[in-house]
Amino acid sequence: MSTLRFGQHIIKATAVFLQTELSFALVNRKPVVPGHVLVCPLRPAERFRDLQPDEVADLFSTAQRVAALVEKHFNATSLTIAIQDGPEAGQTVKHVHVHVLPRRAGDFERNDSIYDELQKHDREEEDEPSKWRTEAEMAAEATELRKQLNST
Ligand code: AMW
Repeated sequence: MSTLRFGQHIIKATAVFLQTELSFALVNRKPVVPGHVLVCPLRPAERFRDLQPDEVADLFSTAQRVAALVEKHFNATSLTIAIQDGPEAGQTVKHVHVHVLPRRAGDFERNDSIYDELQKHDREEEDEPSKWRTEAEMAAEATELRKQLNST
């Protein structure tokens, strides 16, 4: 089975639901909200400033497509789209990635708490394998998203 690199992680094709010329999108092993997915450049560049213009263009047009997909698929009404660019901004995986998070009314008591959650959900002391979703669960979600993409 083919795999893709996401920083130090090897991502199985079953967790990837979209691949373009320069980018890919994968489901999250520890989503902050339902439908929290990641969009990355295929080249494992560490920081946003390291991307070439064609990679930025492909990354953001892919993020736009993925954002529309997950908002609809997870019955959300808004989106939080974020890049934690560098360790002081909360980046743990040294490979640029855009977080796409479907939002709904009342999902957080304080709306911007999502940024606190994003910053801390995968910090080393909180990120135990027992808290990750199973490969089967992730593969099932990716299959659904792939189906949805193929039907539009
Ligand atoms: W960062 O804190 O670097 O902005 O975000 C890393 C994100 O990648 C987190 O949401 C984390 O849950 C997710 N993640 C890390 N490793 C994997 C993996 N192997 N498969 C899927 N998602 C992952």
